[in-house]
Amino acid sequence: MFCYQCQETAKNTGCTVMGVCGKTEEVANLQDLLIYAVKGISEIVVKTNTSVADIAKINHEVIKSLFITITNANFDADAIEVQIVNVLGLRDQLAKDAGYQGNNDAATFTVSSRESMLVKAASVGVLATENEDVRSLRELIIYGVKGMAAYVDHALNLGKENDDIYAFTYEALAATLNDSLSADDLVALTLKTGELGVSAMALLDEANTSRYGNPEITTVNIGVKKNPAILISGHDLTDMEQLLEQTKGTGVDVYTHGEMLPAHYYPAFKKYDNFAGNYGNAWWKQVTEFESFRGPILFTTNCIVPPKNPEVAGRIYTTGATGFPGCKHIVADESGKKDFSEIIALAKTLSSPDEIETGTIVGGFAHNQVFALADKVVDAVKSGAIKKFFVMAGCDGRMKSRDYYTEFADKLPKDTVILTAGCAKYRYNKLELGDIGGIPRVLDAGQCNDSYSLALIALKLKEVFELNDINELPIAYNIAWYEQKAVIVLLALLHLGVKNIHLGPTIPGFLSPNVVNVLVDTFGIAGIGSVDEDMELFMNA
Ligand code: SF4
Ligand code: SF3
Repeated sequence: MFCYQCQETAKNTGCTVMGVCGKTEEVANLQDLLIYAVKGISEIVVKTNTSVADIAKINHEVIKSLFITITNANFDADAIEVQIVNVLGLRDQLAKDAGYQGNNDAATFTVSSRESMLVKAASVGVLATENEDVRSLRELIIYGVKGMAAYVDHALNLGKENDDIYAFTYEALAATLNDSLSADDLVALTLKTGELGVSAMALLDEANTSRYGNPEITTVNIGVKKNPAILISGHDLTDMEQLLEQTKGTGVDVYTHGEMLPAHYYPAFKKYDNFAGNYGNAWWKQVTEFESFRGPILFTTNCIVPPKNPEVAGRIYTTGATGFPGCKHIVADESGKKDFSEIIALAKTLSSPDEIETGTIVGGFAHNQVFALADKVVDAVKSGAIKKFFVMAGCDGRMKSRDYYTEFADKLPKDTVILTAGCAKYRYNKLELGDIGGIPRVLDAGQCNDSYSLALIALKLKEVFELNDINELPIAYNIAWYEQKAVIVLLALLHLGVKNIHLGPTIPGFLSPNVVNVLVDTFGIAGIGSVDEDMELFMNA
Protein backbone atom coordinates (compact mmCIF):
# COMPACT_ATOMS: atom_id res chain seq x y z
CA MET A 1 0.00 0.00 0.00
CA PHE A 2 0.98 3.59 -0.39
CA CYS A 3 -1.15 6.40 0.98
CA TYR A 4 -0.10 9.96 1.76
CA GLN A 5 -3.42 11.75 1.55
CA CYS A 6 -3.67 13.02 5.13
CA GLN A 7 -1.62 15.09 7.53
CA GLU A 8 -0.71 12.15 9.75
CA THR A 9 0.87 10.09 6.97
CA ALA A 10 3.85 8.11 8.27
CA LYS A 11 7.01 10.27 8.51
CA ASN A 12 5.16 12.84 6.41
CA THR A 13 6.06 10.77 3.36
CA GLY A 14 3.55 7.90 3.15
CA CYS A 15 1.92 4.99 4.96
CA THR A 16 3.30 1.79 3.46
CA VAL A 17 2.42 -1.08 5.78
CA MET A 18 -0.64 0.03 7.68
CA GLY A 19 -2.24 3.47 7.89
CA VAL A 20 -1.51 5.61 10.93
CA CYS A 21 -5.30 6.04 10.75
CA GLY A 22 -5.74 2.28 11.16
CA LYS A 23 -6.49 1.55 7.51
CA THR A 24 -5.25 -1.93 6.60
CA GLU A 25 -3.21 -2.66 3.50
CA GLU A 26 -6.20 -4.48 2.01
CA VAL A 27 -8.57 -1.55 2.55
CA ALA A 28 -6.00 0.93 1.21
CA ASN A 29 -5.52 -1.14 -1.94
CA LEU A 30 -9.24 -1.61 -2.50
CA GLN A 31 -9.72 2.15 -2.11
CA ASP A 32 -7.03 2.71 -4.75
CA LEU A 33 -8.87 0.39 -7.09
CA LEU A 34 -12.18 2.11 -6.43
CA ILE A 35 -10.61 5.45 -7.33
CA TYR A 36 -9.13 3.89 -10.46
CA ALA A 37 -12.54 2.56 -11.50
CA VAL A 38 -14.04 6.01 -10.99
CA LYS A 39 -11.24 7.47 -13.15
CA GLY A 40 -12.27 4.94 -15.79
CA ILE A 41 -15.84 6.24 -15.71
CA SER A 42 -14.49 9.77 -15.97
CA GLU A 43 -12.43 8.85 -19.01
CA ILE A 44 -15.51 7.46 -20.73
CA VAL A 45 -17.68 10.47 -19.86
CA VAL A 46 -15.06 12.91 -21.15
CA LYS A 47 -14.09 11.01 -24.31
CA THR A 48 -17.69 10.38 -25.36
CA ASN A 49 -18.91 13.86 -24.42
CA THR A 50 -21.60 12.29 -22.29
CA SER A 51 -23.88 14.86 -20.71
CA VAL A 52 -23.84 14.57 -16.91
CA ALA A 53 -27.55 15.39 -16.93
CA ASP A 54 -28.15 11.96 -18.51
CA ILE A 55 -26.25 9.87 -15.98
CA ALA A 56 -27.69 10.75 -12.58
CA LYS A 57 -27.08 7.36 -11.00
CA ILE A 58 -23.47 7.32 -12.14
CA ASN A 59 -22.93 10.86 -10.82
CA HIS A 60 -24.21 9.81 -7.41
CA GLU A 61 -22.18 6.61 -7.22
CA VAL A 62 -19.01 8.41 -8.30
CA ILE A 63 -19.51 11.00 -5.56
CA LYS A 64 -20.17 8.28 -3.01
CA SER A 65 -17.09 6.33 -4.10
CA LEU A 66 -14.86 9.36 -3.69
CA PHE A 67 -16.35 10.03 -0.26
CA ILE A 68 -15.74 6.41 0.82
CA THR A 69 -12.02 6.89 0.28
CA ILE A 70 -11.68 10.00 2.45
CA THR A 71 -9.50 9.56 5.51
CA ASN A 72 -11.30 7.87 8.42
CA ALA A 73 -14.56 7.30 6.55
CA ASN A 74 -14.66 3.64 5.58
CA PHE A 75 -12.52 0.80 6.89
CA ASP A 76 -14.77 -2.00 5.63
CA ALA A 77 -13.10 -4.05 2.87
CA ASP A 78 -16.33 -5.92 2.09
CA ALA A 79 -18.27 -2.69 1.61
CA ILE A 80 -15.56 -1.28 -0.65
CA GLU A 81 -15.48 -4.46 -2.71
CA VAL A 82 -19.25 -4.21 -3.21
CA GLN A 83 -18.82 -0.61 -4.36
CA ILE A 84 -16.04 -1.58 -6.81
CA VAL A 85 -18.32 -4.19 -8.37
CA ASN A 86 -21.16 -1.67 -8.49
CA VAL A 87 -19.02 1.02 -10.12
CA LEU A 88 -17.48 -1.35 -12.66
CA GLY A 89 -20.98 -2.47 -13.68
CA LEU A 90 -21.98 1.15 -14.20
CA ARG A 91 -18.73 1.82 -16.07
CA ASP A 92 -19.25 -1.03 -18.51
CA GLN A 93 -22.87 -0.13 -19.15
CA LEU A 94 -21.86 3.48 -19.76
CA ALA A 95 -19.09 2.44 -22.17
CA LYS A 96 -21.66 0.46 -24.12
CA ASP A 97 -24.40 3.09 -24.07
CA ALA A 98 -22.05 5.93 -24.96
CA GLY A 99 -20.17 3.96 -27.60
CA TYR A 100 -16.75 4.33 -25.98
CA GLN A 101 -14.10 3.28 -28.52
CA GLY A 102 -11.00 3.96 -26.43
CA ASN A 103 -8.75 1.48 -24.72
CA ASN A 104 -7.68 3.25 -21.58
CA ASP A 105 -6.96 0.61 -18.97
CA ALA A 106 -9.01 2.34 -16.26
CA ALA A 107 -12.01 2.23 -18.57
CA THR A 108 -11.58 -1.38 -19.62
CA PHE A 109 -9.86 -3.50 -16.94
CA THR A 110 -11.72 -6.42 -15.46
CA VAL A 111 -11.49 -8.19 -12.11
CA SER A 112 -13.35 -11.25 -10.96
CA SER A 113 -12.57 -11.72 -7.27
CA ARG A 114 -11.16 -9.97 -4.20
CA GLU A 115 -7.83 -11.54 -5.03
CA SER A 116 -7.77 -10.21 -8.56
CA MET A 117 -8.85 -6.80 -7.27
CA LEU A 118 -5.86 -6.74 -4.95
CA VAL A 119 -3.49 -7.80 -7.73
CA LYS A 120 -4.84 -5.05 -9.99
CA ALA A 121 -4.78 -2.47 -7.20
CA ALA A 122 -1.04 -2.98 -6.74
CA SER A 123 -0.30 -1.37 -10.11
CA VAL A 124 -2.83 1.50 -10.15
CA GLY A 125 -2.20 3.37 -6.89
CA VAL A 126 -0.49 6.68 -6.21
CA LEU A 127 3.00 5.40 -7.11
CA ALA A 128 1.87 4.38 -10.58
CA THR A 129 2.73 7.95 -11.58
CA GLU A 130 6.51 8.01 -11.65
CA ASN A 131 7.30 11.69 -11.98
CA GLU A 132 7.20 13.13 -8.49
CA ASP A 133 5.80 16.52 -9.47
CA VAL A 134 3.12 15.15 -11.78
CA ARG A 135 2.15 12.65 -9.06
CA SER A 136 1.97 15.46 -6.52
CA LEU A 137 -0.27 17.63 -8.70
CA ARG A 138 -2.49 14.72 -9.70
CA GLU A 139 -2.99 13.75 -6.09
CA LEU A 140 -3.57 17.34 -5.00
CA ILE A 141 -6.39 17.51 -7.56
CA ILE A 142 -7.79 14.12 -6.53
CA TYR A 143 -7.79 15.05 -2.83
CA GLY A 144 -9.51 18.33 -3.63
CA VAL A 145 -12.11 16.45 -5.65
CA LYS A 146 -12.61 13.97 -2.79
CA GLY A 147 -13.24 16.82 -0.35
CA MET A 148 -15.63 18.40 -2.81
CA ALA A 149 -17.44 15.07 -3.22
CA ALA A 150 -18.13 14.91 0.50
CA TYR A 151 -19.86 18.29 0.38
CA VAL A 152 -21.73 17.41 -2.81
CA ASP A 153 -22.97 14.20 -1.19
CA HIS A 154 -24.49 16.10 1.75
CA ALA A 155 -26.14 18.57 -0.62
CA LEU A 156 -27.49 15.69 -2.70
CA ASN A 157 -29.05 14.17 0.42
CA LEU A 158 -30.94 17.46 0.68
CA GLY A 159 -31.98 17.29 -2.97
CA LYS A 160 -29.52 19.89 -4.31
CA GLU A 161 -27.18 19.19 -7.20
CA ASN A 162 -24.99 21.12 -9.61
CA ASP A 163 -24.12 19.62 -13.00
CA ASP A 164 -21.05 21.83 -13.39
CA ILE A 165 -19.55 20.14 -10.35
CA TYR A 166 -20.21 16.67 -11.73
CA ALA A 167 -18.78 17.65 -15.12
CA PHE A 168 -15.68 19.04 -13.45
CA THR A 169 -15.26 15.94 -11.31
CA TYR A 170 -15.06 13.82 -14.48
CA GLU A 171 -12.81 16.33 -16.21
CA ALA A 172 -10.40 16.41 -13.28
CA LEU A 173 -10.28 12.65 -12.72
CA ALA A 174 -9.86 11.93 -16.43
CA ALA A 175 -7.01 14.46 -16.51
CA THR A 176 -5.14 12.43 -13.89
CA LEU A 177 -4.95 9.59 -16.46
CA ASN A 178 -3.63 11.84 -19.21
CA ASP A 179 0.14 11.64 -19.59
CA SER A 180 0.26 14.41 -22.17
CA LEU A 181 -0.75 17.14 -19.71
CA SER A 182 2.11 19.39 -18.57
CA ALA A 183 2.75 20.47 -15.01
CA ASP A 184 1.35 23.89 -15.97
CA ASP A 185 -1.86 22.27 -17.20
CA LEU A 186 -2.18 20.47 -13.89
CA VAL A 187 -1.53 23.66 -11.91
CA ALA A 188 -4.33 25.34 -13.86
CA LEU A 189 -6.59 22.38 -13.10
CA THR A 190 -5.69 22.65 -9.41
CA LEU A 191 -6.96 26.23 -9.37
CA LYS A 192 -10.10 25.21 -11.21
CA THR A 193 -10.62 22.59 -8.50
CA GLY A 194 -10.65 25.46 -6.02
CA GLU A 195 -13.20 27.32 -8.13
CA LEU A 196 -15.54 24.35 -8.17
CA GLY A 197 -14.81 23.85 -4.46
CA VAL A 198 -16.37 27.26 -3.85
CA SER A 199 -19.40 26.14 -5.89
CA ALA A 200 -19.68 22.93 -3.87
CA MET A 201 -19.57 24.77 -0.56
CA ALA A 202 -22.11 27.31 -1.84
CA LEU A 203 -24.37 24.45 -2.94
CA LEU A 204 -24.20 22.80 0.45
CA ASP A 205 -24.72 26.12 2.23
CA GLU A 206 -27.84 26.70 0.15
CA ALA A 207 -29.02 23.13 0.77
CA ASN A 208 -28.52 23.38 4.53
CA THR A 209 -29.91 26.86 5.05
CA SER A 210 -32.91 26.46 2.76
CA ARG A 211 -34.00 23.38 4.70
CA TYR A 212 -32.89 24.16 8.25
CA GLY A 213 -32.70 27.97 8.34
CA ASN A 214 -29.67 30.18 8.79
CA PRO A 215 -27.37 29.35 11.73
CA GLU A 216 -27.82 31.82 14.56
CA ILE A 217 -25.96 32.62 17.78
CA THR A 218 -26.51 29.63 20.02
CA THR A 219 -25.34 28.52 23.43
CA VAL A 220 -24.65 24.79 23.50
CA ASN A 221 -24.59 22.71 26.66
CA ILE A 222 -21.45 20.56 27.01
CA GLY A 223 -22.57 18.79 30.17
CA VAL A 224 -25.01 15.87 30.28
CA LYS A 225 -28.57 15.10 31.31
CA LYS A 226 -30.01 12.02 33.00
CA ASN A 227 -31.64 10.22 30.07
CA PRO A 228 -30.14 7.43 28.01
CA ALA A 229 -28.71 8.90 24.85
CA ILE A 230 -27.36 8.55 21.31
CA LEU A 231 -24.25 10.34 20.08
CA ILE A 232 -24.24 11.46 16.45
CA SER A 233 -20.94 12.25 14.75
CA GLY A 234 -19.90 13.51 11.33
CA HIS A 235 -21.28 16.13 9.00
CA ASP A 236 -24.60 14.96 7.52
CA LEU A 237 -27.55 17.10 8.57
CA THR A 238 -30.22 14.89 6.99
CA ASP A 239 -29.10 12.08 9.29
CA MET A 240 -29.28 14.55 12.15
CA GLU A 241 -32.82 15.52 11.23
CA GLN A 242 -33.98 11.93 10.88
CA LEU A 243 -32.44 10.89 14.18
CA LEU A 244 -34.09 13.80 16.02
CA GLU A 245 -37.44 13.01 14.40
CA GLN A 246 -37.23 9.34 15.33
CA THR A 247 -36.06 9.89 18.92
CA LYS A 248 -38.67 12.57 19.63
CA GLY A 249 -40.80 11.53 22.60
CA THR A 250 -38.88 8.27 23.18
CA GLY A 251 -37.07 9.41 26.31
CA VAL A 252 -33.75 9.07 24.48
CA ASP A 253 -31.60 12.19 24.23
CA VAL A 254 -29.38 13.08 21.29
CA TYR A 255 -25.93 14.63 21.66
CA THR A 256 -23.68 15.88 18.88
CA HIS A 257 -20.06 14.86 18.61
CA GLY A 258 -17.15 16.49 16.74
CA GLU A 259 -18.23 18.08 13.48
CA MET A 260 -21.94 17.64 14.26
CA LEU A 261 -21.75 20.36 16.95
CA PRO A 262 -22.90 23.08 14.50
CA ALA A 263 -26.24 21.29 14.05
CA HIS A 264 -27.23 23.12 17.24
CA TYR A 265 -26.93 26.45 15.43
CA TYR A 266 -29.75 25.69 12.94
CA PRO A 267 -33.22 26.95 13.89
CA ALA A 268 -34.95 23.80 12.60
CA PHE A 269 -33.28 21.57 15.21
CA LYS A 270 -34.07 23.77 18.19
CA LYS A 271 -37.61 22.50 18.51
CA TYR A 272 -36.48 19.08 19.72
CA ASP A 273 -36.54 18.89 23.52
CA ASN A 274 -34.33 15.82 23.48
CA PHE A 275 -31.53 17.59 21.56
CA ALA A 276 -29.40 17.69 24.68
CA GLY A 277 -26.01 19.17 23.83
CA ASN A 278 -22.53 18.40 22.55
CA TYR A 279 -20.47 15.61 24.06
CA GLY A 280 -16.70 15.53 23.85
CA ASN A 281 -14.22 17.09 21.52
CA ALA A 282 -12.55 16.58 18.16
CA TRP A 283 -12.63 13.16 16.48
CA TRP A 284 -9.35 11.75 17.78
CA LYS A 285 -10.49 11.95 21.40
CA GLN A 286 -13.32 9.48 20.72
CA VAL A 287 -11.16 6.61 21.97
CA THR A 288 -11.84 7.61 25.58
CA GLU A 289 -14.95 9.74 25.13
CA PHE A 290 -17.00 6.95 23.55
CA GLU A 291 -16.30 4.74 26.57
CA SER A 292 -17.74 7.30 28.94
CA PHE A 293 -20.66 8.16 26.68
CA ARG A 294 -22.23 4.74 27.46
CA GLY A 295 -24.84 4.89 24.69
CA PRO A 296 -24.86 4.09 20.95
CA ILE A 297 -22.88 6.19 18.50
CA LEU A 298 -23.92 6.93 14.92
CA PHE A 299 -21.25 7.88 12.38
CA THR A 300 -22.64 9.83 9.44
CA THR A 301 -19.19 10.63 7.94
CA ASN A 302 -15.56 10.65 8.96
CA CYS A 303 -13.72 10.67 11.33
CA ILE A 304 -13.85 7.12 12.71
CA VAL A 305 -10.99 5.93 14.88
CA PRO A 306 -10.93 2.11 14.76
CA PRO A 307 -12.46 1.06 18.09
CA LYS A 308 -10.22 -1.28 20.11
CA ASN A 309 -12.65 -1.88 22.95
CA PRO A 310 -15.24 -4.49 21.83
CA GLU A 311 -17.84 -3.06 24.20
CA VAL A 312 -17.57 0.32 22.44
CA ALA A 313 -17.43 -1.27 18.97
CA GLY A 314 -20.72 -3.01 19.75
CA ARG A 315 -22.37 0.39 20.20
CA ILE A 316 -21.07 1.95 16.97
CA TYR A 317 -23.30 2.26 13.89
CA THR A 318 -22.33 3.65 10.50
CA THR A 319 -24.35 5.11 7.66
CA GLY A 320 -23.78 6.90 4.34
CA ALA A 321 -20.21 6.58 3.05
CA THR A 322 -18.83 5.31 6.34
CA GLY A 323 -18.19 1.76 7.38
CA PHE A 324 -16.30 -0.32 9.87
CA PRO A 325 -16.12 -4.12 9.88
CA GLY A 326 -18.38 -5.57 12.55
CA CYS A 327 -20.33 -2.34 13.08
CA LYS A 328 -23.90 -2.31 11.82
CA HIS A 329 -24.38 -0.17 8.72
CA ILE A 330 -27.72 1.58 8.25
CA VAL A 331 -28.80 2.00 4.64
CA ALA A 332 -31.27 4.54 3.30
CA ASP A 333 -34.30 3.38 1.34
CA GLU A 334 -35.05 4.70 -2.15
CA SER A 335 -36.42 7.94 -0.75
CA GLY A 336 -33.45 8.56 1.54
CA LYS A 337 -35.24 7.43 4.72
CA LYS A 338 -33.22 5.60 7.35
CA ASP A 339 -34.55 3.43 10.12
CA PHE A 340 -32.74 4.16 13.36
CA SER A 341 -35.09 2.12 15.56
CA GLU A 342 -32.43 -0.45 16.44
CA ILE A 343 -30.13 2.31 17.72
CA ILE A 344 -32.94 3.84 19.75
CA ALA A 345 -33.86 0.46 21.24
CA LEU A 346 -30.23 -0.16 22.19
CA ALA A 347 -29.96 3.29 23.78
CA LYS A 348 -32.89 2.48 26.07
CA THR A 349 -31.00 -0.50 27.50
CA LEU A 350 -27.85 1.50 28.29
CA SER A 351 -26.86 4.03 30.95
CA SER A 352 -26.90 7.77 30.48
CA PRO A 353 -23.56 9.42 29.62
CA ASP A 354 -20.90 10.08 32.25
CA GLU A 355 -20.29 13.80 32.57
CA ILE A 356 -16.81 14.71 31.33
CA GLU A 357 -17.28 18.47 31.06
CA THR A 358 -19.73 21.09 32.24
CA GLY A 359 -20.72 24.49 30.98
CA THR A 360 -21.53 25.88 27.57
CA ILE A 361 -19.96 27.04 24.34
CA VAL A 362 -21.27 29.63 21.91
CA GLY A 363 -21.38 29.36 18.12
CA GLY A 364 -23.52 30.02 15.08
CA PHE A 365 -21.53 32.77 13.38
CA ALA A 366 -22.15 31.76 9.79
CA HIS A 367 -22.52 34.45 7.12
CA ASN A 368 -26.12 35.46 7.75
CA GLN A 369 -25.61 35.95 11.49
CA VAL A 370 -22.35 37.86 11.03
CA PHE A 371 -23.93 40.08 8.38
CA ALA A 372 -26.68 40.86 10.90
CA LEU A 373 -23.92 42.03 13.24
CA ALA A 374 -22.00 43.80 10.47
CA ASP A 375 -22.46 47.33 11.82
CA LYS A 376 -21.13 46.33 15.20
CA VAL A 377 -18.17 44.49 13.68
CA VAL A 378 -17.34 47.33 11.29
CA ASP A 379 -17.53 49.91 14.10
CA ALA A 380 -15.21 47.78 16.21
CA VAL A 381 -12.70 47.63 13.37
CA LYS A 382 -12.98 51.36 12.68
CA SER A 383 -12.56 52.29 16.34
CA GLY A 384 -9.56 50.00 16.65
CA ALA A 385 -11.31 47.76 19.20
CA ILE A 386 -10.73 44.90 16.77
CA LYS A 387 -7.27 45.13 15.29
CA LYS A 388 -7.13 41.88 13.39
CA PHE A 389 -9.07 38.74 12.51
CA PHE A 390 -7.44 35.33 12.42
CA VAL A 391 -9.01 32.65 10.29
CA MET A 392 -8.07 29.46 12.13
CA ALA A 393 -10.42 27.05 10.36
CA GLY A 394 -9.76 23.45 9.38
CA CYS A 395 -9.21 20.14 11.09
CA ASP A 396 -7.89 18.86 14.37
CA GLY A 397 -5.72 15.77 14.74
CA ARG A 398 -3.70 13.67 17.15
CA MET A 399 -0.28 15.19 16.72
CA LYS A 400 1.25 16.83 19.77
CA SER A 401 2.44 19.66 17.55
CA ARG A 402 -1.20 20.81 17.31
CA ASP A 403 -0.87 22.20 20.83
CA TYR A 404 0.51 25.12 18.82
CA TYR A 405 -3.05 26.16 17.93
CA THR A 406 -4.22 26.24 21.55
CA GLU A 407 -1.20 28.27 22.56
CA PHE A 408 -1.55 30.54 19.54
CA ALA A 409 -5.23 31.26 20.31
CA ASP A 410 -4.40 31.84 23.96
CA LYS A 411 -1.54 34.24 23.23
CA LEU A 412 -3.35 36.31 20.62
CA PRO A 413 -3.68 39.96 21.68
CA LYS A 414 -7.04 40.78 23.25
CA ASP A 415 -7.97 43.05 20.35
CA THR A 416 -8.07 40.16 17.88
CA VAL A 417 -10.91 37.85 16.87
CA ILE A 418 -10.65 34.22 15.70
CA LEU A 419 -12.89 33.14 12.82
CA THR A 420 -13.20 29.38 12.82
CA ALA A 421 -14.97 26.44 11.18
CA GLY A 422 -14.30 22.70 11.20
CA CYS A 423 -13.08 20.55 14.03
CA ALA A 424 -9.92 22.68 14.40
CA LYS A 425 -12.01 24.78 16.79
CA TYR A 426 -11.77 22.23 19.59
CA ARG A 427 -8.19 23.34 20.17
CA TYR A 428 -9.43 26.66 21.59
CA ASN A 429 -13.23 26.87 21.77
CA LYS A 430 -13.27 26.09 25.49
CA LEU A 431 -10.63 28.67 26.47
CA GLU A 432 -11.91 31.77 28.24
CA LEU A 433 -10.98 34.25 25.54
CA GLY A 434 -13.70 36.78 26.35
CA ASP A 435 -15.37 39.21 23.98
CA ILE A 436 -14.86 42.62 22.40
CA GLY A 437 -17.84 44.86 23.10
CA GLY A 438 -20.13 41.83 23.09
CA ILE A 439 -18.51 40.15 20.05
CA PRO A 440 -17.01 36.81 21.20
CA ARG A 441 -13.33 36.46 20.40
CA VAL A 442 -13.96 33.06 18.83
CA LEU A 443 -16.60 33.18 16.13
CA ASP A 444 -17.52 29.65 15.07
CA ALA A 445 -19.19 29.54 11.66
CA GLY A 446 -19.81 25.78 11.77
CA GLN A 447 -18.42 22.72 10.02
CA CYS A 448 -15.36 22.68 7.74
CA ASN A 449 -17.62 23.34 4.73
CA ASP A 450 -18.83 26.48 6.50
CA SER A 451 -15.40 27.93 5.77
CA TYR A 452 -17.49 29.19 2.88
CA SER A 453 -19.11 31.57 5.39
CA LEU A 454 -15.70 32.85 6.41
CA ALA A 455 -14.93 33.62 2.76
CA LEU A 456 -18.28 35.44 2.39
CA ILE A 457 -17.56 37.42 5.55
CA ALA A 458 -14.15 38.45 4.17
CA LEU A 459 -15.72 39.47 0.85
CA LYS A 460 -18.38 41.49 2.71
CA LEU A 461 -15.75 43.32 4.74
CA LYS A 462 -13.81 44.04 1.54
CA GLU A 463 -16.97 45.61 0.12
CA VAL A 464 -17.79 47.63 3.25
CA PHE A 465 -14.24 48.97 3.51
CA GLU A 466 -14.19 49.60 -0.27
CA LEU A 467 -10.97 47.71 -0.83
CA ASN A 468 -9.70 46.37 -4.16
CA ASP A 469 -8.08 43.28 -2.84
CA ILE A 470 -9.21 40.78 -0.21
CA ASN A 471 -5.62 40.71 1.03
CA GLU A 472 -5.81 44.36 2.13
CA LEU A 473 -8.17 43.35 4.94
CA PRO A 474 -6.86 42.96 8.49
CA ILE A 475 -7.34 39.18 8.24
CA ALA A 476 -4.59 36.61 8.70
CA TYR A 477 -4.97 32.93 7.80
CA ASN A 478 -3.47 30.32 10.10
CA ILE A 479 -5.13 27.11 8.99
CA ALA A 480 -4.84 23.58 10.36
CA TRP A 481 -5.40 20.67 8.01
CA TYR A 482 -5.83 16.95 8.39
CA GLU A 483 -7.88 15.33 5.65
CA GLN A 484 -9.09 16.02 2.12
CA LYS A 485 -11.93 18.37 3.00
CA ALA A 486 -9.32 20.79 4.28
CA VAL A 487 -7.57 20.41 0.91
CA ILE A 488 -10.65 21.64 -0.94
CA VAL A 489 -11.12 24.47 1.57
CA LEU A 490 -7.51 25.53 0.94
CA LEU A 491 -7.89 25.37 -2.84
CA ALA A 492 -11.15 27.35 -2.57
CA LEU A 493 -9.39 30.10 -0.61
CA LEU A 494 -6.58 30.20 -3.18
CA HIS A 495 -9.16 30.52 -5.94
CA LEU A 496 -10.73 33.47 -4.10
CA GLY A 497 -7.35 35.18 -4.20
CA VAL A 498 -6.37 34.78 -0.56
CA LYS A 499 -2.60 35.05 -0.15
CA ASN A 500 -0.09 34.22 2.57
CA ILE A 501 -2.02 31.37 4.15
CA HIS A 502 -0.07 29.57 6.84
CA LEU A 503 -0.73 25.86 6.81
CA GLY A 504 0.07 23.44 9.59
CA PRO A 505 0.98 21.57 11.62
CA THR A 506 3.00 20.22 8.67
CA ILE A 507 3.13 20.97 4.97
CA PRO A 508 1.31 18.12 3.16
CA GLY A 509 3.56 15.13 2.46
CA PHE A 510 1.95 14.76 -0.95
CA LEU A 511 3.33 18.09 -2.12
CA SER A 512 6.68 17.62 -3.87
CA PRO A 513 9.38 20.27 -3.22
CA ASN A 514 8.72 21.80 -6.65
CA VAL A 515 4.98 22.00 -6.08
CA VAL A 516 5.59 23.57 -2.67
CA ASN A 517 7.78 26.16 -4.43
CA VAL A 518 4.98 27.00 -6.84
CA LEU A 519 2.55 27.47 -3.93
CA VAL A 520 5.05 29.61 -2.05
CA ASP A 521 5.94 31.77 -5.05
CA THR A 522 2.40 32.20 -6.39
CA PHE A 523 0.35 32.35 -3.21
CA GLY A 524 2.79 33.03 -0.39
CA ILE A 525 1.82 29.76 1.32
CA ALA A 526 3.92 29.12 4.41
CA GLY A 527 4.14 26.58 7.21
CA ILE A 528 4.06 27.34 10.91
CA GLY A 529 6.97 28.12 13.21
CA SER A 530 7.00 28.79 16.93
CA VAL A 531 3.95 30.52 18.39
CA ASP A 532 5.92 33.59 19.41
CA GLU A 533 7.68 34.01 16.09
CA ASP A 534 4.47 33.50 14.14
CA MET A 535 2.57 35.91 16.37
CA GLU A 536 5.11 38.62 15.70
CA LEU A 537 5.05 37.86 11.99
CA PHE A 538 1.26 37.99 11.77
CA MET A 539 0.78 41.06 13.96
CA ASN A 540 3.34 43.05 12.01
CA ALA A 541 2.24 41.91 8.56
FE1 SF4 B 1 -1.86 7.09 6.21
FE2 SF4 B 1 -3.53 9.17 6.29
FE3 SF4 B 1 -3.60 7.43 4.26
FE4 SF4 B 1 -4.48 6.74 6.71
S1 SF4 B 1 -5.35 8.29 5.32
S2 SF4 B 1 -3.21 5.50 5.35
S3 SF4 B 1 -2.97 7.84 8.00
S4 SF4 B 1 -1.94 8.81 4.78
FE1 SF3 C 1 -12.56 17.14 11.31
FE2 SF3 C 1 -12.34 14.61 10.52
FE3 SF3 C 1 -11.37 17.51 9.02
FE4 SF3 C 1 -14.93 18.65 8.79
S1 SF3 C 1 -13.97 15.49 11.57
S2 SF3 C 1 -12.99 18.76 9.75
S3 SF3 C 1 -10.81 16.10 10.48
